[in-house]
Amino acid sequence: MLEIFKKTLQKTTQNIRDLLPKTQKRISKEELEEILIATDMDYDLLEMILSPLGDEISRGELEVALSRLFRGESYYDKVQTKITNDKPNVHLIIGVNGAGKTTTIAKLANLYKKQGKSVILGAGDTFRAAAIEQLKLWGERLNLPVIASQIGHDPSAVAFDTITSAVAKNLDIAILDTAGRLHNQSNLQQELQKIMRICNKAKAGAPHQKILILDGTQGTSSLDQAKIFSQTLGGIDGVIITKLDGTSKGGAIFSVIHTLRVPILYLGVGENADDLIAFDEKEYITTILDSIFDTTQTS
Ligand SMILES: Nc1nc2c(ncn2[C@@H]2O[C@H](COP(=O)(O)OP(=O)(O)OP(=O)(O)O)[C@@H](O)[C@H]2O)c(=O)[nH]1
Ligand SMILES: [Mg+2]
Repeated sequence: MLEIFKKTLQKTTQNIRDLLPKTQKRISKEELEEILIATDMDYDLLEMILSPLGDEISRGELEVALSRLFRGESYYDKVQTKITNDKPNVHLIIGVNGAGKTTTIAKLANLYKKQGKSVILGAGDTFRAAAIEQLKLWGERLNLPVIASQIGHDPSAVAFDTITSAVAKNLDIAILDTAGRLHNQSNLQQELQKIMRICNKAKAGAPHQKILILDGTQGTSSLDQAKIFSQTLGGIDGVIITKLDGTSKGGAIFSVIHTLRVPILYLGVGENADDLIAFDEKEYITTILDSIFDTTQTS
């Protein structure tokens, strides 16, 4: 797994190496600041992490400081994934235009299928005909049912039909696509809220997982949108960060967890159905630390 993480974050670690040609035993605060900014870690967060540390920082010190970001109120209180045993478990996938929602739905469905779970998809992006077709195509490729309506139809109706179909067929998971929408369009926010209400009508407790898709190439600039989505939906349950294969902004992951305080579930690392890896905070931190510090020295 660590190898996969290293490969995924290759552009980020290369970016670090370009700034720091030789790994070190201790690093000065100035150098570290420059490196973390280059990976697109948000400046306020950077200050928060670095200010309690001395001028020369060791790997162990930085490791503790970064690990703390993945905790809740206390160091021992990890940010956890919500567990629900409801069937169908309804996932509502949200995020701005082009973030990678539809592709990520295919990846998630593929993963669940491999785990032996039954899955149905709902083409809730009814704004664009191509969006409906895109999901249908993935359904064909993965041999999964897709509930779709016509362009311009109410996406809540698609959500309702998908969930009732999942209930009728006793399926494990229903994944709903939504339109990539601009967060400042209040009518669209209302529409998302309506989808949520209708989900709950179709199945009490749904949607069980509100998953926000963030485009990794956007770095910290996607955080403002993320906050608005979270407010609109009364909180989100998890984040998937896409396109990490093509960006040097891997440090933004720290800012995402720090700002949203929800688990990062997976990382998208390509355009195929298999290009999804489970997020692992330890491996992520190790990958970043290995690119900065001399690995023969551990403290
Ligand atoms: N390299 C790479 N490309 C990705 C990844 N995820 C998605 N893409 C590509 O990004 C583009 C947009 O992905 P979509 O899944 O259509 O995004 P969306 O959020 O559904 O977009 P809209 O429906 O327009 O809102 C497509 O060309 C995808 O193939 C990823 O993890 N890595
Ligand atoms: Mg889409």
